[in-house]
Amino acid sequence: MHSWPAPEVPRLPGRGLPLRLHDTATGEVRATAPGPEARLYVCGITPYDATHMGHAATYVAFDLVQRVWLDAGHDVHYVQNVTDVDDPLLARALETGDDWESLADRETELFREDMAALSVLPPRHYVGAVESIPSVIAYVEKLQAAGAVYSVEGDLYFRVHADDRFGSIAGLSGERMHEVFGERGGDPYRPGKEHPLDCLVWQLERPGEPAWESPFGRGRPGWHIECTAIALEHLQSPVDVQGGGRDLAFPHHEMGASEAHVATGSWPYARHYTHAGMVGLDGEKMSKSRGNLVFVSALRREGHDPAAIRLALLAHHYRGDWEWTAEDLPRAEARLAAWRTAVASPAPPAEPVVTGIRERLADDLDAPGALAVVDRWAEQARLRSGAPGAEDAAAGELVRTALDALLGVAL
Ligand code: 5CA
Ligand code: ZN
Repeated sequence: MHSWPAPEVPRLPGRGLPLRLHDTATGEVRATAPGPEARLYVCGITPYDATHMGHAATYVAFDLVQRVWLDAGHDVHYVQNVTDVDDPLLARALETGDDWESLADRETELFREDMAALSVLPPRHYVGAVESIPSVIAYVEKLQAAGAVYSVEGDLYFRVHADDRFGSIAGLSGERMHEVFGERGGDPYRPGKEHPLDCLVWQLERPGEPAWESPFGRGRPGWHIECTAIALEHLQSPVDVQGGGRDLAFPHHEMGASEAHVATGSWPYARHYTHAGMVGLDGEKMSKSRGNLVFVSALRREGHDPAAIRLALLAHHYRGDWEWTAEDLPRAEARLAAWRTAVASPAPPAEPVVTGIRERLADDLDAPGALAVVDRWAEQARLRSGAPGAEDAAAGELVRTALDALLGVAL
């Protein structure tokens, strides 16, 4: 499937710092240590509704990972999936009388437009679940060969305890895993399962649902194996960072890691599992199923500058949960205006700003800290008087370049 257009990322003088990033599996902020090629897999959307501020915040967070790595001299190999066939998508299509494929195509296209508007750098491989079915089948066969698959009325399940490391990503208690699995697409109570946490890898055709031929009968992929197969097909393991929102730590990333371990025999599947906090509205997680959504496309249609939308997201640290409020956007618009004035004014030296942004982002993507560095510089510029000299103009230009390259904010 095609990705979205890549904006030019300007190069900065000098070299960025190694990125330190939170890892859910160890609970620590640790240095990422990619080779010349840094490998990033971020879970993509299930395209049954438009991009809301929660999605956008998560993709902007991982966009910073890519930008910090690029600045540190890595070639970034970024892969993202699109869950273009799954229960929620089929349910929405049924509800609205839409054709599921047109719904997925339409919403995926809108997502691409939103990402491009927000200056999110595209993945090198943007891969749909449907087009990955041959690869999913191959991975289910590997799991079968390892003796880790059984059937319940023809549906195939992965025995999670075939992996002796199962549970080590999200670190939840057995009781908690059971609860969360049920809330997030799992089926702990299905009769015939060997263990409540075993997860579906191939679901046989249901009446009225799309299905594809496979050696296990006509059907469709389970959710977790979709991402494992896509990641391993396009990236060598270990992946440097497996990313997504906090709601994916369990079961999605836990199951994916176990499936990869059993299928390939190699561990770890990812060196870092990094999770963005949940964005809420009115005290609830923003989610398609709750319907409490603020859409990127709606804000764009209302005429808001995408750079301001992006700045509004960057003002919150990626790791914490936060609430979208009516003040977020005006605050970001005021900040953007102040920065635009500053880069065009007699400006103080820019090198400390570049260093400051680099330091803040390399420290677990402290975007709010990076914005504060720029705010202080813009305030100094405002307080300066006199005509701009040649040096001053160059300082404004360097800050403009740094904002573009590191924060993805083109002034
Ligand atoms: N297709 C799967 C991943 S393979 C999926 O979770 N799709 S999604 O459309 O539901 O979510 C896409 C991404 O946005 C995921 O990383 C998810 O964790 C993140 N996300 C969803 N809701 C929020 C929210 N309210 N705040 C922050 N991130 C969110
Ligand atoms: Zn995923």
